[in-house]
Amino acid sequence: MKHFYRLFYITFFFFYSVFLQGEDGYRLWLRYDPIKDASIAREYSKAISYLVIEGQSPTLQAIKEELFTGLEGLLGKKLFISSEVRKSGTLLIGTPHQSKLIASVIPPNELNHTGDEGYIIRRVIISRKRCIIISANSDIGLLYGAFHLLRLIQTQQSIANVNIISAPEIRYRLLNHWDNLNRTVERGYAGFSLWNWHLLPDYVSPRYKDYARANASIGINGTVLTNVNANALVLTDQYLIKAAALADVFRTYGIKVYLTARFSAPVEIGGLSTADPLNPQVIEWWNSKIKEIYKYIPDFGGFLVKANSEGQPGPQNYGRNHAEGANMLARALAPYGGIVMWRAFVYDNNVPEDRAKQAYKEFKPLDGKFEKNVFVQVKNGPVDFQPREPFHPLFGAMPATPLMMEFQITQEYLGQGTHLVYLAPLFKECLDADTYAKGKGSEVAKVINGSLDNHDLTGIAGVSNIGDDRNWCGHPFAQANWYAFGRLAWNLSMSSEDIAEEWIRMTFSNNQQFVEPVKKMMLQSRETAVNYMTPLGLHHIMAMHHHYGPGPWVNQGRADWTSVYYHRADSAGIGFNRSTRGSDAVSQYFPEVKQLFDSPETCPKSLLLLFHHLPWDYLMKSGRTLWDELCLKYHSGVDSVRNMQKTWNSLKNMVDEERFLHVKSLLAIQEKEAVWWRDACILYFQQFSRRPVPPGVEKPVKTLEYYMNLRHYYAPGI
Ligand code: GCV
Repeated sequence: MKHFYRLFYITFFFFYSVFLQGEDGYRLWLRYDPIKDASIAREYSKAISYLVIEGQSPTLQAIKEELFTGLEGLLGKKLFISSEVRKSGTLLIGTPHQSKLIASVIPPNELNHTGDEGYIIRRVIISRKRCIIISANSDIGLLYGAFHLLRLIQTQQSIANVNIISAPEIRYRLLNHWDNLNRTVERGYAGFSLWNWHLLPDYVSPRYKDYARANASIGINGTVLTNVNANALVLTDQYLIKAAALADVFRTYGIKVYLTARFSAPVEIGGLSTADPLNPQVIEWWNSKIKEIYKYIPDFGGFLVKANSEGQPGPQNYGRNHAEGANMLARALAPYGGIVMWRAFVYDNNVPEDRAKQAYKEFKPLDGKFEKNVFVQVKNGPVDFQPREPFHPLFGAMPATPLMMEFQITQEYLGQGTHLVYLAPLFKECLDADTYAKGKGSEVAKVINGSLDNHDLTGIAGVSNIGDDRNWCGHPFAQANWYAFGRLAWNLSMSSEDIAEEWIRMTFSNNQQFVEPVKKMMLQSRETAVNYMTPLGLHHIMAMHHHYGPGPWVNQGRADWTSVYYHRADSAGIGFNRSTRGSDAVSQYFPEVKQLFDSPETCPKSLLLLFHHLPWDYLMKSGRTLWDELCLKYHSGVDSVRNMQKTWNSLKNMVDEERFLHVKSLLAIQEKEAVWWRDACILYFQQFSRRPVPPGVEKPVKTLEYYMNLRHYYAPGI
């Protein structure tokens, strides 16, 4: 009988996944196809055959559903629900409050370490029966534990003596969608917005639940639905009822909804003549608006605000500062437990001498001036989500203010929808950087997890790369960046390598001959992109507006939107002098870091031209001139993409045809675009260097004029 069931399930899931669903990437990493190796499947089957879930709630129901789909799919056998532990092989799930049995096997002090969202997964013996328990202080903790158990089985880890205690390092783990109400997505490369505002609330797409499952599986617990370039309309009842419908779906999965607040909303939709944050009528307007929001969404998370930046309105329009603006909203949200995430990515209409310095200059003096429920949300670097930047100097510099990290998961400056670039190494580079705020060992991660300055309010945000493309993220490998963001948000010290390995195993295959080369390819991919786009510290030399492809020649318009402002190439050399002899941006860092960046001799080679303007013949540590090194870096980027192509092609027989061909085509585009980047940049900079392209670098086939005349009218994301 047992064999019959296994055969039945394997056949069912095979047909379901291959013929009905196809390998279109919709299932993300939550793929529950039968484990092919029968002996491995048998081991898990022995450990789990019966499910006892104590208590009742929508979240417990969701756990049951996920475990049934997951375990029956993976193990290829039927799972039985039971009301009590009768046999060995029982998976017992519950909080100690709901289950006396759980309370009797988990010492109460152990759950003190797991907080509201953590969990314990443990092999135990109950009345001489071998069981696995998942326990937590809340149903959401149980859900996270259930996803962890499924992950262990998906990645074929042993659960024979499983004993895991896990709790999130960061309290607010949020996606930021830059989705507009007309369903376009700013810097989105995966189709239109998932949120079908037109049909909500009457049609609630099943995708919303799958979105919530995916997020819960990696521990994301909040989502900002709308673009930071905000539309006040989302705060009207017409839209709040729609946002509430989404919140109703997400709640079961522990995900709170947040909105972006347009600072001028009291004027635009409230009929007031001012949005001055100190004006009593304005204060009253926000108070009643927030009261209204909580009527629709009782667990509303709060607001994300972009103010006085890139034309967005803000308190400075009324002579007030960022703290005055943020605090006004924070006071109105506080009674309901809501928070304000006030962005530090600011720049006004006056072009500064160095834009990289502006956020620090405006925010550092405000340290300690914010209400307790305000985060200052800081991008990882001081420029703007570049392929490589140093960590933002505000990290460590505002000890009295909780800082929320903002990473960009969508690849605005990293190949957009067509390049395979695994971003965990970029995230880690920033998190692991030492600010020296309190001496050696003051890494950015410690600022973010609150340990450096004793903050309880801790947060991390990722600008989402999700759209309505069938596979959610456009590029099949872009899913790994969503995954990596969530996993890191839970545990900042996870390695890029471990995250990649998990993702590959869950998304593609457990075959080591597939896992190893793909992992290697992913781990190198960010450096590869840096090399063919912006090596040696170059930055912001992308094409105008859409940022698709190279544009080092861009010199029109607002100075700090041009490329020439950032690379400063001339006959004398190249690079932005931010040393103490230049814009002095280095002085925004703590002395140890300042000293490191201040001299070209000690500055990391990878950031050289971000901090220094150096002669073309500057002698690099390699013994090559700067010019030759630059050209060789560009070329090595192209070479690495070609190696990625070779790797992928060699794996043809280990991947389904649909995803194999999809990735193969995208890698071909990436190769073409890497050549475009390399040749356009080398030809452009060569005008100033007046030096030949060194041996070992392919000579550009096209002319600089050709590249400068390329136009992309409908590039996505704008
Ligand atoms: C949402 C960059 C992007 C803008 C984005 C802005 C921001 O400038 O190009 O599209 O606007 O960052 O983060 O606010």
